[in-house]
Amino acid sequence: MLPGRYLLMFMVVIWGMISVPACAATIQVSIDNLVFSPAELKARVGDTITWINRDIVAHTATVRGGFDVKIEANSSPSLVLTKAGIVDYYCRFHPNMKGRMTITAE
Ligand SMILES: [Cu+2]
Repeated sequence: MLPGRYLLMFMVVIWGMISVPACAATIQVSIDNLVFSPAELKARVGDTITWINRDIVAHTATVRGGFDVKIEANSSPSLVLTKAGIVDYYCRFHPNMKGRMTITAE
């Protein structure tokens, strides 16, 4: 076996490990006065959504039959998107608070 061939394979593996996280983005959604902002966003599978709660009350980002992220006052929880599709979410405590994510495959 040629050592050079192993080196090439090693470099391909390392390149793959570096390039995958580089594609993923972190998207911030702020919450101010019971409003998700932006209310609608586009994202890709693998992206991270971070909700930044600037209110003094707790909220959630909840999908019927899906995820349920608890967002305490002055906290900023995150969620990694794992599935493509249109996701409508709302706050369990304030059902008028709504957001939509259009998630496309990587
Ligand atoms: Cu709320």
